[in-house]
Amino acid sequence: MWNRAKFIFAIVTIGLCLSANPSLAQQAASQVSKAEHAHSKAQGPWWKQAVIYEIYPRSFQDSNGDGVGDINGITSRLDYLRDLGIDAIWISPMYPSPLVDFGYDISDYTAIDPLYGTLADFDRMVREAKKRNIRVIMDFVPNHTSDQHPWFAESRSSRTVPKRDWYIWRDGKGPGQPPNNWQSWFGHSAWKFDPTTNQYYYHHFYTEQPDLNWRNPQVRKAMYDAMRFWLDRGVAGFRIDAVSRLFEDPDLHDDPILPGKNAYGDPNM
Ligand SMILES: [Ca+2]
Repeated sequence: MWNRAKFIFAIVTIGLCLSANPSLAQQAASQVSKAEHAHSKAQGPWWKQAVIYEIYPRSFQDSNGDGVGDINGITSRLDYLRDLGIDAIWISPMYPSPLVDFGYDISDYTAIDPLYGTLADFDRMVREAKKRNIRVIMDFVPNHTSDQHPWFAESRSSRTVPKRDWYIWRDGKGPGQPPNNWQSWFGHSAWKFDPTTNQYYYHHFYTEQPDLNWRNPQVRKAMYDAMRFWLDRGVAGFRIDAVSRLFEDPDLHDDPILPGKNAYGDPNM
């Protein structure tokens, strides 16, 4: 019994020493991290073995006292993140956004929302992260834009503009009847009637998040260009949002209806 207590005390003491002496703790963490990096090199792509830490920028760390987390706040915590032994940070969307869906409604794919800082702040964060062997992963939202994106503003303006086909526009089945029975993730019809051109547009999520038409090669090029913009700034990759929603059935078959109703009062499908 006494031996067991002594053994536990020894472990606690070592633990206290490690936490009381940051340089020792950092050394230990860095040795572990080096071993992990060597291991991951032998195992293939880095991300298969990496420890990735998700950062929600609004709440992670405020640097200028406005009560909203920001990029400089993340940069100020990079030593802490390194000491955790992580390999990469994945940051939730920081693009300009009307914030209907907390940043998952993007109105510009190649800019930073002023709420979070500037592109210069972003570049400095990536540079400082690299010094600490931390990769930066962007959140990317390719399925839909914000309805405030200039692409959608053009698309909804007329049936004949070049960007009309960048989104999914269809005639209704009849007056007041959407093209089919598809439901939005957030309840009710996934189609919104737009009186400007008397057609419906498809939105899998909120009505303010019109789906892009990924069958249009110009859409794909625009999105790949946006990803290159960030890769050129040194990001290591992307976490891709709602990737299973990129393409819809071009024939718009109705979804089969199941018994009962869902939380929104719509039929189960
Ligand atoms: Ca889609």
